[in-house]
Amino acid sequence: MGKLKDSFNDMPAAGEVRPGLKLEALKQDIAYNLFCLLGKSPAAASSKDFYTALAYLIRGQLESRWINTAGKYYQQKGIKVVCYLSAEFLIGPQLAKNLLYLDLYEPVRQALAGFGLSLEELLELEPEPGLGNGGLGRLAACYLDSLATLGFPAIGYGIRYEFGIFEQQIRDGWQIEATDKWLQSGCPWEFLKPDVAYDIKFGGHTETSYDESGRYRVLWVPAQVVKGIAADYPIAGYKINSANTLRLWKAEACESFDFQAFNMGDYYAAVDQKVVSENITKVLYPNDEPWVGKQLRLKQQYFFVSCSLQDMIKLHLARSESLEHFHECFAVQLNDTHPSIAIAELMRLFVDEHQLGWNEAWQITQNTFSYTNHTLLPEALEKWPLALLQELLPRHLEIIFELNQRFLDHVRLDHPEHEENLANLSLIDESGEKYVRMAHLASLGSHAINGVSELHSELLKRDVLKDFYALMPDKFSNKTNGVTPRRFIRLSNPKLAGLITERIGEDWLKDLSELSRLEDAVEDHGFREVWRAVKRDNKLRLATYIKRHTDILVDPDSLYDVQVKRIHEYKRQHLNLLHIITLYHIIRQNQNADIAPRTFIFAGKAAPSYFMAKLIIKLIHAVADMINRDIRVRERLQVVFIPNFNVKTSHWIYPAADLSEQISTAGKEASGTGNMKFSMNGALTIGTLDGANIEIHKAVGSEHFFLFGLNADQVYETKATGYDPRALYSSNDLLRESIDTIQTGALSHGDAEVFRPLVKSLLDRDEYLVLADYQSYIACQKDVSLVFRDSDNWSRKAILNTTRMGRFSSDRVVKEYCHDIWNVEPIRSESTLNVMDLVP
Ligand code: 26Q
Repeated sequence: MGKLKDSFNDMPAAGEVRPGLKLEALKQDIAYNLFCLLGKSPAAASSKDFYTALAYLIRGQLESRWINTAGKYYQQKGIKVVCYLSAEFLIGPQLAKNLLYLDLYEPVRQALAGFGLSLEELLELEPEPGLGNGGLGRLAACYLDSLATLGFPAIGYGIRYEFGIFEQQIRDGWQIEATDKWLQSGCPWEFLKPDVAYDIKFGGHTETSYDESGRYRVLWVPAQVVKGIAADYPIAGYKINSANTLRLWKAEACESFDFQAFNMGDYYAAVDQKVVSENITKVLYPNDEPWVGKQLRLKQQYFFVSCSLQDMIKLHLARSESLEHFHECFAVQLNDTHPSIAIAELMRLFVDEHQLGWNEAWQITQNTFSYTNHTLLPEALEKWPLALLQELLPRHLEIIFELNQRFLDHVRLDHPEHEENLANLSLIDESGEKYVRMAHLASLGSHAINGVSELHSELLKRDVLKDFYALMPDKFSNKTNGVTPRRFIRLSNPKLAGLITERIGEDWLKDLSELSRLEDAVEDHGFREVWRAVKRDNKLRLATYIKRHTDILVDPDSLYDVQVKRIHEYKRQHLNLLHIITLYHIIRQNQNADIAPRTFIFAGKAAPSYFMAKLIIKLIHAVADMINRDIRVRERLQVVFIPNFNVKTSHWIYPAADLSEQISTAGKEASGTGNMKFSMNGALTIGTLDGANIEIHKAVGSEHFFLFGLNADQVYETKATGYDPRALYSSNDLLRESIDTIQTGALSHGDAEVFRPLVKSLLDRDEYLVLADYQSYIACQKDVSLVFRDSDNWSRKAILNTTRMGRFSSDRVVKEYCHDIWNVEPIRSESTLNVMDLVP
């Protein structure tokens, strides 16, 4: 890779043409990498080899920005760094993004053409690091993108899972899980740093003593020690000369520990130890909510949290800062409660390992942390059994007890009016088996707590954390989620991005509120026509993708009605299905019914252990089978399930949608972020007043949004006053007919058993009020069909959806976090380091 020198030497500022990366130089660099890294000549190299050679070339380009930035941020005193702690980072494919951000997309395309290759084909070969389940992990990635683009010093800390979220295959309509081998051919974006390593203890017991100065000391004697080593990924900002770091931790056996056993002749014990240690970062748990209390999951959480905090302390001391200033140098964000054991761990590091006094350590800890909640579902709240904590983290349990004691004493003494809430405030749930409530630990140990949409933040104060809110109202705020327009418009929808830029220039990519300047264009007939052409093109592109992956040919002139997200009862994919079955019946009864031709598109994974979610996937396929085979309706309706929804597949889907389904039971979806991605790409939403839908509805205007269903208060009322789904079933003919189609086995070759659990849950309880919202949904969908008939009017609404979505950029929300919670300032990096200057 010595050849890369040419490129570095001529590195200009962002946005300028890079003289060092002239076409010929690029081609030579690619050939050089093929030869040096892969031992291949261009003639012998496969497309995958070209991908690798190119990725390493681009990685080299990133590296200089990165070293430059790291030098500045992490070594310079007085610069405050954001540390985003998250068990998941769903960063998506990296090559196209990095080419765009380095301004190299076009030159590289041309260079590859010189080898007779298409860049798009190479991009398809890139495996994506699926290190997350869905919304929460993707949000973390969007925030890293915005932090880097806005020039805020930040490190993302997480786990380098060897196997990310499973690959979803469909067999006979059922979901099958296959392991995700994203590291099989190595990852060019990864820098493994075996020298950045920390020891992580587990189990054992604690011993107390007094040291020579008479100070009470606790010593944790572990039963197991595991080593965490850093795997770093550069996070470039968009056209800015700096790059931040995503640092993921990989577990390895601790050598000294191995050798102990080995030297005693116990070779097999040493081998076991190695396997047990490395298992910690082997695989991502594929459940989003509800929560599962697996021991290995707690080990993962503590492992990455302890590595990260030790890393911060090392950086801090290396900057010759004293620990009393820790909170002035680091703002640590907890992405949900998954990393919340960090509160006890930082206390342990301060008190036990760095000899700070308890009160001082606690002050610094509270000033360091802030906590984002992502769910209100009671079954999704993390709580760890005391017995498990005692076994794995005995010292942390002591610290939690001590914190709890002091907290409850403080309430009794200073807030006697809250005395009756002590059991609700306690860090320990003592109602049955005893648990530590991680949301309480996170709330107590943080100076700021936020929800992820206006409604969610309100419900947090009213419900899950109401006693904390009563006691410490100033800690609470709302930070409505956002998504990066660089990935979710520019990269995934280049034609739309081109159209926007042609009209208003390209500033919108760094300031999405600029999109409002496009609003005038809505009156321009020509613009609306081009807009439609772009959408048509994206729909055709998706049709091609669908044909390739499902063998179903869909009609690009039909209305694309899309629901893509994790499969959950609260997200109500089955409400969507009831509508489809209803339309089917209507058309069967009246061939001339006035229904705009529609293609219903679903995608999403079900947690492998979530039976009902898997059954919903089967039902989607059963409905698809029935409809797609029926010549009497297939000109009007089509249903497809796109397998293995992930960041990559999402790029084909969002830009092609006409209608975005955001139909969760009000009060259940914390925010949603897919809703934003659709709307930005000019889809209209059919949705409930839930999560960020409410704010999108307000932003785009009620005339341009299809609203239906009960609101959160009405949902609460309906349940409180005795809800009877069977009465609705009996009284509504269309509804009964649709449910009967499922329950009589018409969809399952006469087998009435398959879907019985689903039908039973709808008729007996209907926890998520599917039947309660059915009629309103059907009526609203009818309106959709009518509006879609007037394509020019539809495109007006679509355009206004895009132009009014400026607020939902992750740049906006990251600035809010920086200003309101983290108290950090951006740094401008004027020059790019020339690595060759480092050569003595
Ligand atoms: C917890 C314990 C054990 C195993 C797994 C988990 C786990 C993992 C992932 C629990 C939850 C998650 C993910 C939750 C999630 O993605 N929540 C979504 O967060 C988005 C970003 O704020 C919101 O937009 C969505 O509304 C919310 O559902």
